[in-house]
Amino acid sequence: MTGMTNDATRIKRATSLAAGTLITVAPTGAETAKGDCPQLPTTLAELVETAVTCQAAGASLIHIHIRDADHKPSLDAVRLRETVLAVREQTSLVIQLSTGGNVHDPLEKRLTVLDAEPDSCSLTCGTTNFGDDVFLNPYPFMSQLYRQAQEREIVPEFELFDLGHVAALRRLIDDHGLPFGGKVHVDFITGVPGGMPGTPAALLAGIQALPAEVTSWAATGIGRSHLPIAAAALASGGHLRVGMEDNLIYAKGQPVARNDELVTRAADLARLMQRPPMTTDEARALLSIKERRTA
Ligand code: KMH
Ligand code: ZN
Repeated sequence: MTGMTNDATRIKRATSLAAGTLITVAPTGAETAKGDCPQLPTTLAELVETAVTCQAAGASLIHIHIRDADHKPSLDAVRLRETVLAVREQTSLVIQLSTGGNVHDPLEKRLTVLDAEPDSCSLTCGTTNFGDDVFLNPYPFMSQLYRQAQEREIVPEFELFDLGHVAALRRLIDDHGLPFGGKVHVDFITGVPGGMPGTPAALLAGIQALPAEVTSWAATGIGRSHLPIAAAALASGGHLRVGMEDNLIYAKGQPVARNDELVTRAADLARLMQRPPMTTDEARALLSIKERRTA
């Protein structure tokens, strides 16, 4: 009986309606080639311009992958730091660096992303098939990243590509305690070929399995699942992630021209659902982000 009560409380908490919506923009990713999509923001100037326009459209967090001078995915330390500083100077967005990189990046190199002192970092909770590739996240790597983020006062966002990742998140919390700031924010990334499908049913299964320590959750659907997942997330009390990392098609026959188109649509949907976009200050409070901006 007690178990049932706890389950009911946990599910109610996971699905209770948040007042506002945290909108994350993931503008670039590591998978799309600039040659195939010239409008993808790959240079620092393009990324900063994207950050500014997406904040104006309603985003409060930016999930960043950077590219090198040839527009190829990069984890270069100097470029990462320059990027964090430039976005921090031009916007008040919560800056999250990807520690996922691309599927070919070595684990050791992925840990060095924290040296750029972002506000937040992604932390994927398990290895996942990724199309024809494998996105590697063995438990010792996750554990190391978790502890380093705690030590450096960087707030992790737990990326859940599959139901099994929820169990790994439970193990991380049991092994290491709460992340820096005491909040636990997760993002369901659905619809990756090899991960959980981009369906409301799969999302709801994930929400119901979340540990009680989770204080907020978001969802994104890859490709054509992005709209049904956004609607299901808003209806279930979740936050949203959109952007060209996840989706290059705005509507049938209409490629995404700019990331802020996707943010604007997400913000409109959130307002329609009486869950207006959060300000960046509200997002910082939700996630307990350390103040790194200088006056
Ligand atoms: N590019 C994917 C292999 C993350 O940013 O942390 C991994 C990814 C997840 O995008
Ligand atoms: Zn990413």
